[in-house]
Amino acid sequence: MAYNEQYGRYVGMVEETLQALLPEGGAVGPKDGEIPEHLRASMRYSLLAGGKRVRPVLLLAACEMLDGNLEEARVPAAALEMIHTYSLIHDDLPGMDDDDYRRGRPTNHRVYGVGHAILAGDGLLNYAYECLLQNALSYPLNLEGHVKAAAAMAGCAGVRGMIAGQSLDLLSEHMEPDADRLAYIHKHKTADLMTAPLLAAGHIAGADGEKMKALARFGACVGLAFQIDDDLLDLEGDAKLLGKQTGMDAKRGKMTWPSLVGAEAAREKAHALWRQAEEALACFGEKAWFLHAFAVALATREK
Ligand code: GRG
Repeated sequence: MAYNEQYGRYVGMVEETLQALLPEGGAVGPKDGEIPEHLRASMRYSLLAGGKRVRPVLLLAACEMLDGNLEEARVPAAALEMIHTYSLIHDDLPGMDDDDYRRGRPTNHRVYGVGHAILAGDGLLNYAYECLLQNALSYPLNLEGHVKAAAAMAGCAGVRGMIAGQSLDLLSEHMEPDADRLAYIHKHKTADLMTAPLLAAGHIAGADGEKMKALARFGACVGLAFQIDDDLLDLEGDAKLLGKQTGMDAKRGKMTWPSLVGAEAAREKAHALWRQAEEALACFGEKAWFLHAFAVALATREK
């Protein structure tokens, strides 16, 4: 199967699962046991706005590469996209980056107000773990694999992972660029949530220690390269294609690789990381064809 076709197949599974977990509707007035309509609408607004679905695709692809059961991985993949979407909604809030556009449309708080944008993010985060745990219970023969996957995802998204990176990112605005600090921010703010799907897939599919290490290395390199490219796109990319405003990092005084070493050196660093990502796949042989193609596609992305 060709790469684009396979990517489309994985995205189809993700969209179908997200729609099934959070369908339209909801109680108009107060009704026990249902998600209130307005809360549901604000959650769906951002979740179903058509992101690239990079993280859930990584989870499904890694699971399939490891001969895991793809059906078991559907809900964890969708849950990870919920966690990612919550982080984008909160990142766009006035108290953080105060952005007006995301995924080609007005940000959540511009449509639903700040209060409901906070709740939509909180809702997606909590619902992600509810779905993960319910899914784990429905696979009693692989309960340990699913609990380990959920724990890995929580660790990567949590207070030593993505939230820690975001905290340092906020605190570093308008500071002199510093390589160690920037490396920490990128590792946690971005790369941890790229490592999460690979670790989760490894646990669900029962990968051995050597393969877990390779998966973690691939995720870390992809995440770091992805973030440098994101910084370069903010500097040089097309806002229409990106579906969000550009030039915002400089405006906010964000610490980025281009601000630290210049655009050309940042591009070289990203290339080196993409190469390292591909090298990390060696132990999977030909089975890693999709992840190789994925790295190539992301390395040349325009959005
Ligand atoms: C609020 C706890 C908390 C964390 C926010 C995700 C994030 C951390 C900040 C968003 C800003 C940013 C540049 C993050 C780096 C990761 C990144 C490039 C996110 C955008 O991910 P894509 O490109 O977006 O996969 P789509 O819309 O395609 O899903």
